[in-house]
Amino acid sequence: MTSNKGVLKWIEKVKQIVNPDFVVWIDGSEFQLEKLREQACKTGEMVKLNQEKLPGCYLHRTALNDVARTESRTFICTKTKDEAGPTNNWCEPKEAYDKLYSIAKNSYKGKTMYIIPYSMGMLESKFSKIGIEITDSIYTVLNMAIMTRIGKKVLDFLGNSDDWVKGLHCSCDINEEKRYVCHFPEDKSIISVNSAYGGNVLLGKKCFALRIASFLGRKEKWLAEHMLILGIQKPNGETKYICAAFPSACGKTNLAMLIPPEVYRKKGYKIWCVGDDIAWLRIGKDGRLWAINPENGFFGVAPGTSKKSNQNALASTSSNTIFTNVVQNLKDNTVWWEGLDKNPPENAINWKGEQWNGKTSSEKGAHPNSRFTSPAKNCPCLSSEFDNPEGVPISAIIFGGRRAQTTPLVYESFDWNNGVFAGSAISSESTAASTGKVGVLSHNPMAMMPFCGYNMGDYFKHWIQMGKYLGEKAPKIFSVNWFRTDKNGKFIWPGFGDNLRVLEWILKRCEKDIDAKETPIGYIPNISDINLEGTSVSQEDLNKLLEINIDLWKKEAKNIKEFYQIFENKLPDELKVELENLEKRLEK
Ligand code: GTP
Ligand code: SPV
Ligand code: MN
Repeated sequence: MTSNKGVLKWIEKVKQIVNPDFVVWIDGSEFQLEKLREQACKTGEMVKLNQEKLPGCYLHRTALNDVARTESRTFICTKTKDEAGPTNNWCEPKEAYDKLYSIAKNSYKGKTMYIIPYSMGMLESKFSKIGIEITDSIYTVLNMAIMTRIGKKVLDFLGNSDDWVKGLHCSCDINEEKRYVCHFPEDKSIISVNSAYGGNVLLGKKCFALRIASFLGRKEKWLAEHMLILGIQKPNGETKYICAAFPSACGKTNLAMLIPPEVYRKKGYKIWCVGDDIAWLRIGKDGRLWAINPENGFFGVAPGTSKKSNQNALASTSSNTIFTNVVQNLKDNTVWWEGLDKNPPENAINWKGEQWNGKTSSEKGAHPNSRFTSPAKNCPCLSSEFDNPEGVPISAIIFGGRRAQTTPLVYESFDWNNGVFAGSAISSESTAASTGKVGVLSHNPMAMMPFCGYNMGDYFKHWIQMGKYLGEKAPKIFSVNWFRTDKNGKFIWPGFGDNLRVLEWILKRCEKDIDAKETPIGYIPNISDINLEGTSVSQEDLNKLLEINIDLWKKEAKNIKEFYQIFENKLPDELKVELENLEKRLEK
């Protein structure tokens, strides 16, 4: 399929290590993919679902010990530990290669080696980057075929270039004691062993498009971020684009596909989805910040996705979708998950592969991190700019997290550096997207804590530097929190479609349309500037949502100060100044 010497040499080397029985190049044809689907159904790796109700849809169950990203076993293998920084696990490259190759040794025996050429972004786009993933898992091939642009056309485009990222995935025996997801940014190389789960093995996604790409972005003056991209079409027909970074399972997919509340629909508002998880951001010829979504599909959280919460996300799953770890409804061979509707199936199989009765069982049927892999083209509100090689110009950047207290519904940072400070200071409650306890508050700067491929102190510096390049044309930076709770632990803000009310305020601020109230942390809306028409949110609720509790913020500042210490001399002076200024304003 290619005469690229570098590619062929690497494949030969990997072949010697993993020792496959067969080698198959993935050409991207529907014919080949269909054969693989059939094969996966024969071995039980996938289950074909009801093709009348869910055309082209399949179900896959992972091993019980392999249901989320394993951050504790994810490594950045740079020459020095300092380059990986204090927030990443680090291993010396040679030591890592030796260990990984010994685990991978002969692991493809009796198996087929699949070689997937893929592109992150449109091939024609100057934003795009090419990767090749070697895997022994058909599930991985079929997911990559949805999530990225794959096939022979990618190799043709690559030609003899050496500008591509190596990715080796070996399922081995899914032994969590020997599970490693390792990145060698200096070699543009990724090796993942002993997992077959999403973020650990779809190497184009978090491994390449965030960890390797963030490393490259620093060198090449751009940003690779854990961000959704959406367009807001206003009643006058004009569309403005924004990016938002929220930690895993904190609402990116839902915001990216937001369905406007009725009052907004009537006025003519529309939301267009460009991306739901990853954004690559560059400074355009016009000096503004432009974004593309390097992916071609959605790997979305299933639980909570419903007609009511997000009809667009649900519609995206209606065909050509692979479901992972959801419930199989045996009555009609369809799927179900918690929050889909109030009618769990009685005759069903849960994510663990056991018989399950949704009416009587006290256990959840779908794994909390169960997911759907759907083609972007399925999304009813996909932006017409989705395939635009230039991307879209960004008017505002939003940071967010899952915070029961402290952070208000929305606030605007004073300027770029102050916004970078807000991003660096995000704390959020952990979710099921990664292994470990759920609901634990921890720092997650720019929602990139698990995904930054180099020293996070340098990453902060890079953000500050991007602001200098952008100057007056820098997007405004905002912070949001949909997850503030009342005394009974219930969310005060209705969220989902109603989040457009907050986006409207953000756009108006970008267009200098309205005033705002200055507080020690930034500008917050005047109560009358958030449109509550058609909600059950009272003025009193809104006051609560926007409350800035000085004592809590003093604690927050102390906490940020402590967190900052881990970066030692890598912490940019600009952020030190921002923190000091916040402390001063809080004392006033
Ligand atoms: P990753 O794919 O892991 O990066 O996650 P994501 O940020 O795309 O998260 P997603 O949109 O899938 O949301 C995850 C969970 O948050 C789901 O269970 C949603 O139902 C819930 N959620 C999303 N938006 C809101 C909101 O505005 N309010 C509330 N209360 N919950 C929300
Ligand atoms: C996340 O965890 O942020 C995801 C899912 O988007 S995964 O691809 O598994 O990383
Ligand atoms: Mn994500």
